[in-house]
Amino acid sequence: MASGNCEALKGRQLGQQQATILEAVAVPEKDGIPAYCHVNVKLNDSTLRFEGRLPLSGWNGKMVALGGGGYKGEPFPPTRPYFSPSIVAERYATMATNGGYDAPGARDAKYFRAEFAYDPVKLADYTYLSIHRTLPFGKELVQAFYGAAAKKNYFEGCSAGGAEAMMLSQRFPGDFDGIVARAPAGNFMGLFLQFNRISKAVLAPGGALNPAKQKLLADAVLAQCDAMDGLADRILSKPMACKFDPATLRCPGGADAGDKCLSDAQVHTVRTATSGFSTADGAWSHPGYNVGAEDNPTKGWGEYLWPNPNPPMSGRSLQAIFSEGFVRSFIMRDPNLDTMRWNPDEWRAPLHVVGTMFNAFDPDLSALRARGAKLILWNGEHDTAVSPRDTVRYYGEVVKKMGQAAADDTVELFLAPGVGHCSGGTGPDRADLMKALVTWAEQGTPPSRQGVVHTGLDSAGKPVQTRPMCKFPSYARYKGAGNPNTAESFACSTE
Ligand SMILES: [Ca+2]
Repeated sequence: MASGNCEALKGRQLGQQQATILEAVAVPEKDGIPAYCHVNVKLNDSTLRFEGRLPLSGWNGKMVALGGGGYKGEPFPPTRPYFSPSIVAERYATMATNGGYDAPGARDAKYFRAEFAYDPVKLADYTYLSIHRTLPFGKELVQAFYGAAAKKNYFEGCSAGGAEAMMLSQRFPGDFDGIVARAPAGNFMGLFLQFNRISKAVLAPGGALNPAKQKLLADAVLAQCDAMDGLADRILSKPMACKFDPATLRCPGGADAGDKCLSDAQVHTVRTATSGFSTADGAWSHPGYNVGAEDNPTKGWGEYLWPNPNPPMSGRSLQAIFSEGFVRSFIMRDPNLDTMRWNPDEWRAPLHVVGTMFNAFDPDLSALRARGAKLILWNGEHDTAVSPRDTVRYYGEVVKKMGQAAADDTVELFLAPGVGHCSGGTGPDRADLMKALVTWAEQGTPPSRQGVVHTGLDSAGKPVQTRPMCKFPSYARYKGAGNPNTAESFACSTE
């Protein structure tokens, strides 16, 4: 569809003088990204803003809103590697918010501090309102530029953006026709309390495993469980079925006796990381993380769980830094609090106040279902930020609440073996979930019947591995013969 004049949008008001188009600049085609009108829209009552990308030609008539990540503070562009490639390639109009406030760059500062949490408007925007509040202006922008409304509106996000996806499906089910939730952190409070709990074990004296011990642990897990999926390929395709006991690696007597065994403190760390917990009142809980990829420094336990000597971690873990920022800024309002000595059970009231703003774990998706909208849940099996076990738990609660048939109308869950947080890892990590979602929403065929595969890319971006993307609880099981790098050699199995 033909577009209007990009630059002419600048200065225009949207809504009833509620938002201003601050910038509108035509960006020429580059590196395979079709030319688009870049638009920056700010709400007049707050620091909430969003950036739009409106294809200058060939618009497909639809819009995708994109979620952010971490503590946000900047709009995430559709070119992030984990977003579905069809969003750019098929020329959707897109919009992405800053989460309610601007804090570009400086990742480490954002991990440590979240001062915006002290401002009630910014806090509400960040925790649950930023997409819902900007969507009407995004729709108006599309109408103004193309002279027509988008035929369909979709959403995709990962991590905190996945939490936004769950939030929208539960609290604002009328906003989108379909939603992709990757690594969805809908259990925000439980996740950060689990980060705090695991950090205490990891950062206790002698609690961390050095790289040699990480490999010892990873090799022992693989020796026990790698072939359970029919193929010893160093990828656990059903890690939740692996019942590994770290005490089998315990040093005689329990004191640290070198790299060939684990001390009692280290056995405790592994048990803590792989076990669930609940606050004493039962209000907040988390099921822990999967075994596997314990020695992967960037996409496995090394990504969020192990201490990292490099800045911004500087000897701590991302779980420690993120949870410290969270507890200090959102719960305790104390920038100097020692979170290693903090006990969540003593702070029931602030946990309730903050947790209920963030919480996106309501298993009742009946409102989404009633209007025929669809939801895809997706999680890497070795994600040490958003646990696949938590996403499995949520899906199980949806099935219990709605019944399997009604759940199948609305939501499908897919796990990606060997994959870390949002993307990356030893397993194939790419899947065009937006394409699968749109096919489901508009043609009625669910993703599990579309033959979707996970694709692994080499460092040059060339596809080198495919595996079937299997609807939970099935997983990709090797048939016993054939090329282990092609999807045809695997079947989705529940055995
Ligand atoms: Ca395997």
